[in-house]
This record gives sequence, C-alpha cells and structure tokens, in this order.
Amino acid sequence: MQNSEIARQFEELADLLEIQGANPFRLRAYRNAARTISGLPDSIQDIVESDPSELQELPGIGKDLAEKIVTIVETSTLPQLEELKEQIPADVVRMLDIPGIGPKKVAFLFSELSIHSLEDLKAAAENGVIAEQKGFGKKTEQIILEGLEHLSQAGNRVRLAEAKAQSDAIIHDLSKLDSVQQISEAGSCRRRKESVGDLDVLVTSSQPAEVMDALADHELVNKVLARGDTKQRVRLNSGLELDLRVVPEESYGAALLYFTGSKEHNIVLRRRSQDRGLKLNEYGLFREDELVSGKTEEEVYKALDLPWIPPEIREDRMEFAAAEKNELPELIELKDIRGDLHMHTTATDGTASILEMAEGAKAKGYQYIAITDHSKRVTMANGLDAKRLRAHWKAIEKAQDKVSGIQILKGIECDILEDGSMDLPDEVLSEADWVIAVLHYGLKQPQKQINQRLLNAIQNPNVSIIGHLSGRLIGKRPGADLNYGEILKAAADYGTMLEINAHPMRLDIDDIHAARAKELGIPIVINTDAHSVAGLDVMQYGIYQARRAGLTKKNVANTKTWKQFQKLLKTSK
Ligand code: DGT
Ligand code: CA
Ligand code: CA
Repeated sequence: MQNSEIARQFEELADLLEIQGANPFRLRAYRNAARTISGLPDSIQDIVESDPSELQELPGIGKDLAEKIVTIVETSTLPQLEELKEQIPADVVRMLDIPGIGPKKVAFLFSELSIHSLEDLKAAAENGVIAEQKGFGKKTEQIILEGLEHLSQAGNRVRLAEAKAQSDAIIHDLSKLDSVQQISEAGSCRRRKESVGDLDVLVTSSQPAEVMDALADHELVNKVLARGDTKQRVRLNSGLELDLRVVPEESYGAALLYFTGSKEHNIVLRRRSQDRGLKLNEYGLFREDELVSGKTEEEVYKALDLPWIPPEIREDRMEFAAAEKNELPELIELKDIRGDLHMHTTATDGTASILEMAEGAKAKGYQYIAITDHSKRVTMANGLDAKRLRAHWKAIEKAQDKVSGIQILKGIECDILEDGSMDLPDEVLSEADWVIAVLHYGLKQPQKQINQRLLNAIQNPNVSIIGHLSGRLIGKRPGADLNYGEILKAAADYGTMLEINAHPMRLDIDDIHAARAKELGIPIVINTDAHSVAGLDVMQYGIYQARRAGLTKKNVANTKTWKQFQKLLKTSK
C-alpha cells in the first residue's frame, strides 16, 4: 500500500471526527500523521512488514498511531473509519468544501437540522431555515447557496494529484501480474488535466479475467460496479471510479489514442482518417476491413501524416496546426527547473527554517530560491511588517553564509490590499530582490475594481511577478472575475512576470491563460508556494499545467541558470 493512501485515510478520519466534534488535539495528531506519511520517502508498508516498531521513530507517530498504521496496511482500512463513514454520509463531509463553512457548522447542520445531503442543504437555505439559526444568518445562507452552486459545477471531479496517486498505485500493482503485457493510464489523467472525472486504465492481456479479478481484489478498490468480458468499472475507497479495458495487442495504440482523448482531439483524427479514405476507431485504423495500423500511437499518427502528439496538448487547441508545420513545442520537463521562487518559512506560516528550505531545494539540484513569506495583512499567517521583514532578510543573509551552491533571494509575498495599494511601502519593497504581489482578500469584488488592483501591482516597478493570479482553489472556490485581456497586456507591457502556482489546489494561472501569456512573450515562473520542505515536491504539477499550455523551457524563467536569471532580475525591475 502506498503512503499516499494511508495518509488519505488519516485525513478522512480527521474530517469525520471533526464533524463529530472530537478533541482538536486528536485531529491535529491525525493530520500531522497524514503529512508525515505522505512526505516520507520510505515505504510505510515496507516498515510495517520488516519492523513495525520503527514506526514510532517517525515524528508525531506514537503507539496508538503506529497501531492504526499497521491495521491500515494489513486490512486496507480502519474499523473506526468504516464505522464513522456509516454514521456520517459522504455529502455531509463534502459540505466542508464550502469555503466559510467549518466542521462546527457542518456538525450543527447534520445533527441539529438533520441535513444529510447537499439537496437537503440547498432546500434549507432556500426556505430560509439556515438564516434563522443562531450563528448563521443571511450571510451564511448566501455563502452556502454560492458554495453549493460551485460544488455542483465541479461535480464529483477530483484534483489531479489525488487521482493520479491512485491511478499510479493501481497500475504499478497490476503491471506486476504475469497476465498483464502492456498497461497504461488513459483519459484526462493521462492528459494531466487539473481535475479528473474518472480514471481510465488500458491493458493488453491473454487472461482478461485474471486482470479483472486482481483489480477487484486491489486494496484501493471498494466495489465492482460492472464487469464484462473485457471491461470493468470499479469504485475506489476514495469514491473515485475507474474504467479498466482489456484490448488486443494489435489495437493497443488505437485504443490508447481513443481512450486518452480528448474527444475533441479524436474528432479531428477521425476526420483526417476519412479524408484519407480510412476509418479510425478504438480497434485500429482501417482501409475497408483491412487493419492499416493500431499497435502503437506513433504508427496511427504517422499513417495520418502527423508526428506523435503529447497527451497534455490533445485538446484540439493548437496541436494540429503546430504538428502540420512540424513545429510541435518541445514541452518543458521537471528536470529543466533550476529554481523555486515562492516559499514560506517559520517566520510566517511555514514549518521549516530558511536554511532547511534552502537545503531541500539544493537537494533537488536547484541553483536559486526566493524566500517569500507573507506580508502583514495576512494576520492569520502571522504576516510580516516592515520591521520584521527587514530582520527576516538579515536572517536570510545569515543562512546564505551557511550554505553554498544555492542563491537565496530576499523576497516577500506582498498582499495587494482591497483599495489597490500594496501592503508594504514602496521603499521597503524596493529593497527586496523579489516581490510577489498577490490577492488574498476581496476576491469577490466586481471585475473593474479587482482588475484595477492587479493593474496597479503590475505597473509597480518594485513588483517582480503576480502570484496565483485568480485566487481560485480547484473544486472549492472559483477565481476572481478578471479581465484577462487587460491583465496579460499590462504584464507584457510592464515586463511583470506571471506565476503558475504549482500547488495542486491552485494551478493558477491555468493552462489556457498560460498559453496566452506565452503568445504575448510574458515570462512564466513555476513556483511551489511550499510551506514545508516536502511542499517543494509539488513542482511536478506546475510542470504538467505548463505542458498543457504548450510551454517550452524557453517560456519559463526559472529554467535559467542563476547567472542568466540574475540578468532577468535586473531588467524586470
Ligand atoms: P473525465 O473522466 O471527465 O475527466 O474526462 P476523460 O477525457 O477521461 O473522459 P472519459 O473518462 O469519459 O473518457 C475517456 C476517453 O474516452 C475520452 O477522453 C475520449 C474517449 N471517449 C469516451 N467517450 C467517447 C465518445 O462518446 N466519443 C469519443 N469520440 N470519444 C469518447
Ligand atoms: Ca476519465
Ligand atoms: Ca471513463
């Protein structure tokens, strides 16, 4: 069992217990355990199998948690978790995804008002029942109605990071079967879309039944929903569903193409086939009844006079025009990244010191980082005022003396206030090496007002870059209502960079706008926004998003060597 699945179960346990009103210390213990486990390079399962007593040497893992971990590894779940899941419906847990609705309110709605589903909640809000409750009021009613609207638009989609971890684990295990010859992910997960509706997995096998039996028995699988001779649909413990398809060897490439999608991309491929007197389906490319190709994707593309197109850009946006001219972008890869320019430390809401972050980044082979803690407006995160910030920069200089081979920039993540001014005076910002301007508050302002705030920041010569531009949280909160045309134009005119925030909940700016930014020549920086050393690992998700936007190494500023990047710093100010 993968660490990420064990961590997910602890998170779920904490959510459920929180709704039950459990002791906050216990909840924190479970959540810390989840964080420790998911950030651990060693396999928990290996530890359990070799020497479970070692579990208690992990930070924050005591006797009780160690026992729970052993139970999860041995039985795939926890009796306590199963019991709670029977008491508290999944919809009630989803209510926690409405921003502004915490576990206390959810608990009240569930036990006092007997609200058991999102439909119940909607009805209660619409009938004014919510507004009447003490501690709720008209404002909460509004928040709930808006939140429900967004949840229903998000559907049951799951963020890529969570979906991919489960897909990878299943593929890893199935690939070990003798009866499996080839295996691949497909669908939106393979295209690295920011959220995934369901997982799709393709195999070639001489023993389809054996593969399907193995999937049914997999520790992540909760239930078989449907099963035929060559396909099976299962529901995972997390609620996510997965389609498995067993296809013939000679059709593998054609099937992979078909089930990777997107639908739009496939429509163009079928049209190209027809133009050539051919027919394309999931079994292959045919002339009359004769199979022309289908074994690999490359073969099928080639028969249609196209080079192989990377899954991330199969959206019928620009890929066919580029492929026709043999100008497909050479998409950026994780190994191209040489710096990370957005991260937090214990000075505000991070969990590691400046030095620990620098060493973590150095271990990734980076040549430079920027320490960008919060500014004072973010009181919740203990944001820095001018005096503390200057002291923090001194501490950065000291840390720099202790570590060689990596440049630490003196940065700040500075809030753009509701009135459009910066949270710190220009004279302070001008002393920074790197200023990320961001919106955290007033995200619901009307377009004109919020756009003006961003334009002010873009035009400010002290601002290097705009961080997580829209402020969206995927599946949870829509971004601000922005006029992207104006913002991108201003960024290009004033030489202000734009961030792709790599956090799996943000991925902001998104693929569409990153593609526009590329056209306009705006340098993009992919940053993790890490709040811990393990947080530096999410860079990969920013890379996926950048690839979906068609970005190459050249379009992304933090692929430059420190020497090259330094020049960019000077000209951008
Ligand atoms: P999702 O699951 O909503 O995140 O998105 P996908 O793209 O994974 O969609 P899914 O799981 O419904 O189907 C997987 C792929 O199979 C899809 O990308 C294209 C192909 N496919 C499915 N249904 C159709 C269809 O009716 N027509 C065509 N042309 N392709 C289809
Ligand atoms: Ca899918
Ligand atoms: Ca599917």
